[in-house]
Amino acid sequence: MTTRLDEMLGAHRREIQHLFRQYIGLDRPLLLRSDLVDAYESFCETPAGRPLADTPFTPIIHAAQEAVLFPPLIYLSIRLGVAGWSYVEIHADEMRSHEISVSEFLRTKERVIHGSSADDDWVVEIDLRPFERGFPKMRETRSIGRGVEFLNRHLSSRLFADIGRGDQRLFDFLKVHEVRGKQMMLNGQIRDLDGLREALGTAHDYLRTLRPNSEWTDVERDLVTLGFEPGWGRTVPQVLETMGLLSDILEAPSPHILEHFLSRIPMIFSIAIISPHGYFGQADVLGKPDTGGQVVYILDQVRALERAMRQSIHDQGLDIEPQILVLTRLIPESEGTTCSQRIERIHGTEYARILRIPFRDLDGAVIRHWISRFQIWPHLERFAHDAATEMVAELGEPPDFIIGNYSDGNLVASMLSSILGVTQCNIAHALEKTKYLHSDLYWKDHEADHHFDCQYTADLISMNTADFIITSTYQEIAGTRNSVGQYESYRSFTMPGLYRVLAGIDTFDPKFNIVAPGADAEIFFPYHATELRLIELHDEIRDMVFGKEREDAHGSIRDPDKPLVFAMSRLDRIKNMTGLVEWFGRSPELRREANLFVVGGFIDPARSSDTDERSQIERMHSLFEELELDGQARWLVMQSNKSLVGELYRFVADTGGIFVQPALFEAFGLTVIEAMTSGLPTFATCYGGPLETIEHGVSGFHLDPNHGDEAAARMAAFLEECRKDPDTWRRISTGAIERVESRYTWELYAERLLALSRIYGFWKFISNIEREETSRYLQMFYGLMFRPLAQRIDRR
Ligand code: UDP
Ligand code: LCN
Repeated sequence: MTTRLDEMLGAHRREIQHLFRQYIGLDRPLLLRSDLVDAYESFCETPAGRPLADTPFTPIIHAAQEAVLFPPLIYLSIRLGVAGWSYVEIHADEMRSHEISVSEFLRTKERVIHGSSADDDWVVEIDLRPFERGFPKMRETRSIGRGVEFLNRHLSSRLFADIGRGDQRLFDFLKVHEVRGKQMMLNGQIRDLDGLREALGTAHDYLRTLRPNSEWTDVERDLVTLGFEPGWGRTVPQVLETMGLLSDILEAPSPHILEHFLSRIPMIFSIAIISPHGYFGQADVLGKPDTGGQVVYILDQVRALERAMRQSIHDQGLDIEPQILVLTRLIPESEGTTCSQRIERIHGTEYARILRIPFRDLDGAVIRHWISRFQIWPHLERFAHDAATEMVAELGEPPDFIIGNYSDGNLVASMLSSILGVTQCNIAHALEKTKYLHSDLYWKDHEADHHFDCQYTADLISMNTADFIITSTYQEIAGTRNSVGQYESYRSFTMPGLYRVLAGIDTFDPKFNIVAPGADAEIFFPYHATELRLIELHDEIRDMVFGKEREDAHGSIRDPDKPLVFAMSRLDRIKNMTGLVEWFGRSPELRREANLFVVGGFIDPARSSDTDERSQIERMHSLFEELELDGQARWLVMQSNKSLVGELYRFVADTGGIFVQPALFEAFGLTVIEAMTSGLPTFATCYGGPLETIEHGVSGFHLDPNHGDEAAARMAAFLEECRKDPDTWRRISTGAIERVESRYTWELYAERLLALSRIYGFWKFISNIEREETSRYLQMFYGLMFRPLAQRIDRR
């Protein structure tokens, strides 16, 4: 890298020096990729810069993510491709460069904040690499997010071939495998591996003589005498197949067969899902502060997991009812929701329930009001301990598997997993770090409102303690060629005055797996599924969209024959709903082609308890007024009736409309797949998950929220084309439906997640995958860093 750079500095000395002077002339110590690229491209259009245009210097500038400027020195962080980084120092007068370490680069960034005195300060450096020396890591960027495949390949060859002890470990695992105090799979009749091989052979010969419709119960007595216990299958063909897989492994193990066999072992009967913040309930919660897609995701996930668990337990020949508990916070002042109830059954399931545990103040008194997710850090330790006790009391024993959600839930999951010794899976939903520019570097400026110091410390701890992590997209882990992944942003960063992270998370770690969520198929289905449509809601919906001004709506639509441009989300600054209103208002073309219909927040700012939301509400009102939107735009308060929301998407499709997701950044975006599965052509942000969910021009379109005028022009052009040729609308609509059906379903999700939980659970048992040393280091990090930071936050 530096060689190529040096060659360029030599070959185009004059032009590059000129460019560097322009960078320095911007008079900012820290430049972003967009600053560097924009200035470079304009420069290349001038006579002085033209010779640089098609040189290898162009990809270098495009790969630069940040520049720190202390003239004549310029420091660049360069991302050479997905997840590959290097750092250089360039002397802009002498025009020479040399590679520097990540620590040096971060130290230079700190000088932007502290001035040169930072060099004298002793700073804690977090580096998790030394703990991972003996641990397998992937090398190929295309393997990222497919950790389990790699792990199976690596560990099966290591355990079974090189060391030759894998079959013994597998035997030990099966021998001690108990469920609810009852022995599964093997009993004491089989004493060793040779005995197991022999018993498998005898069982096979015996089972092959039976009728295929025979069941385990018909053969149980004979098989128990041979040394087998329940868990092999319900029917004789299933038992034969599972035994066949084990015989194959003992003879010649392959990763595929191993994965297949492990996926069939009865291991997961109870799951705890942790989601402390926000209002977690089944009705009237969506759109409340901190309450959005995560709640929808978890409730759908629970239903899908219960269905899949019941099916697999049935196939394993067992009669055990699976238990799923969602652990959340109990809020006595629950704003008309059920969040003040300790326990609540989850609709659409047999046994799953929500268990709510309150936060307490230092004297142990229950805290009654809602607390923002940015302020809850001092409560989590106590919450985790109370949760451990109550959860075990509720389930009768520890769960088999724990799933954390978002930074707070993942931290609690880490504590619970360590207290109870249970396999832990993390789901980030949205990591805040990539949402707020330089929120690590300028963490002190965010301290009063956001406490990112606590959040990022919690993230580092839980990412590194989790047995595995699932993400909704690839780019959530490792970004794209042009953008940094959410997890990748934890690779190295600095929070000046606190600590410096040299190696925090490695995107090549085999703990990452992509398992994408879906949309509830009973609620969200294509507009053309006429027999399923909720026609009875249409009068109500028509009034919501086209009716007169009312308390829960602002603005009106004069010409109901035009298509609707529809958007729905929480009224959060990042969601950028006001951005969309402004693009619409300022685009005569779009105003000519369509009406705007936005859903979110409250109309009356006084009703909101969230500062961010209040300011968005006020901005919305002023845009409606300033851009004279009345007659062409309607804004409706957030909607919490799911069936109605489902029909709303389809109603918009009936008008030949489109859905827009204009966020500045969207981690995944459930609304995007809800809209797509309803058959709505969708225009969604290119920053975050939608970049992967939608294939541009086939199943929807990407938009750049930083170029709203372009986005509006593209929507207007699309709607104009659809007006002239309705096939255009139908083509994208069909593309969207097909995309969701093939990739984003809860059935696929549940099957995969359960398989992962068994496989990582098995590896946790037989190898030292839990990384004892790392967890000791992280405990110290928790005690010495996280706790004091959290204790500084007011517990009220
Ligand atoms: N939602 C809703 N009513 C509203 C706003 C949103 O029902 O007024 C639902 C929406 O259908 C989706 C979820 O809330 O299921 C939002 O999830 P998404 O992933 O899009 O965003 P998040 O709020 O999690 O950031
Ligand atoms: C949180 C978000 O911000 C969304 O992008 C996701 O879709 C949602 O959680 C569910 O994972």
